[in-house]
Amino acid sequence: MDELEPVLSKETVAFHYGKHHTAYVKNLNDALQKETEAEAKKDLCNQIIIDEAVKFNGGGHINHSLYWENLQPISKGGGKLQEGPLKAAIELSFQSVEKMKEKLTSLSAGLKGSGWGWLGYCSNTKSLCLITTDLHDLPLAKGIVPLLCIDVWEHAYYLQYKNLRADYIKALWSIINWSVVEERYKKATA
Ligand code: MN3
Repeated sequence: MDELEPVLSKETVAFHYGKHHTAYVKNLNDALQKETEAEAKKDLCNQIIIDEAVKFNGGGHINHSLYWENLQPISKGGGKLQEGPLKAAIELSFQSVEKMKEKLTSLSAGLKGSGWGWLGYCSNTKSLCLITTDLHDLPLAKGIVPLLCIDVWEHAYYLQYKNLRADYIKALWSIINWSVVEERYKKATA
């Protein structure tokens, strides 16, 4: 739990992973169970109501899984983007890696309320893009394949960074697992 120090403290990860993410998984499983029951009873009203919980908690689980997977301790190479197809694509779309980071930082810091910041791949335009999603909405619902995600819910940073969301995002760049992001990019463009 302290592997991502000092960017993410042991306490931050313990609460974020151990409490918040875990709760989404539990609530998702509960909702899926209730959905099965409502389906069996052909209770459409309840199915529609339960769908909301499936969407919210299911999105919470999927997005958090992507988040943890794209983080890596500094000592194990976190934050280092090697030369390769992803770096080239970022430079093509945003001029430089630094400019992309600045743009995604300000976009994500400016999101009103809880949600996520993303570097994604747009299948339609066949190019990289930066977007935010509200709550736990999935980028795929907008036709964007998720490559890199930043959790900007207050629970992701408030214990350490208090109201300074942009400081948290700037620090997070030093623990991004770019190998994972590049693998996602290769898969998206294959
Ligand atoms: Mn979170």
